[in-house]
Amino acid sequence: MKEVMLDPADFVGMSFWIISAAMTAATFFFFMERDRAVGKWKTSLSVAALVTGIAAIHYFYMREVWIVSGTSPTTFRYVDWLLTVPLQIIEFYLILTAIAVVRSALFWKLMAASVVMLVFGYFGEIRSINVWGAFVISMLAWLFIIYEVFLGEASKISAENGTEASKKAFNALRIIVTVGWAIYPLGYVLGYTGGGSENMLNIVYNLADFVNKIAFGVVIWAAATSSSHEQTS
Ligand SMILES: *C/C=C(C)/C=C/C=C(C)/C=C/C1=C(C)CCCC1(C)C
Repeated sequence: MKEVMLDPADFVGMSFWIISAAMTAATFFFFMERDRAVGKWKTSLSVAALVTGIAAIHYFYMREVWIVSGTSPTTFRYVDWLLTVPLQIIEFYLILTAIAVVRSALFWKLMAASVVMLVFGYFGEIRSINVWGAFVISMLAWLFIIYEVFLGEASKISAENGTEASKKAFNALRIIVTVGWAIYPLGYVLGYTGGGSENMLNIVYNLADFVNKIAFGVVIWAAATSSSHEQTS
């Protein structure tokens, strides 16, 4: 039986604790700051708070699994992602609809691709299917999303109709989907290459969640509050 709740040498465990607290704090922050935003930006901040709130709940459980068993909390992690990634797609869509009328087909394409990405990632991680076969399919789905955001319909809408604040938010979205999301496949590769490393896998995924949920939320918050400033001045 484990004698301590958190071993001083368990850095992965520490990262689970840190992220749980950070997700909780970010949730309160985004909800409270909602008052400072105007119009549609209020909804964007609510969605940012839902993302970190749902993640916080799952982090409490993931942390427990890690501390008690020392193994990857794969199921809780993917349950969390299956809820929060679609919410982030909704967030992308909200940013776009703040700019212009957007066809809902675009929304469904992004949503479908993100679900394919996650479902194959999950089956790869639990070894229901080949780890690297799953990786390739998941990567293709992710690349499709990048394509849509950089060269597809979404990019044209932002370029042609965007305001300063919405363009800022849309650019942040692009960086999140390419640079921020790239941390996840990196974690997968580090976690499963050679003998594999559960420590690496979890620390990298935890870092990725911090960047993509909290830092992304902060960028949305910055855009939301800067556009309210534009309106009042
Ligand atoms: C809040 C959680 C987020 C934004 C999770 C995003 C997850 C990904 C972008 C995962 C991507 C993966 C690949 C592109 C290939 C390997 C398998 C995954 C699922 C880790």
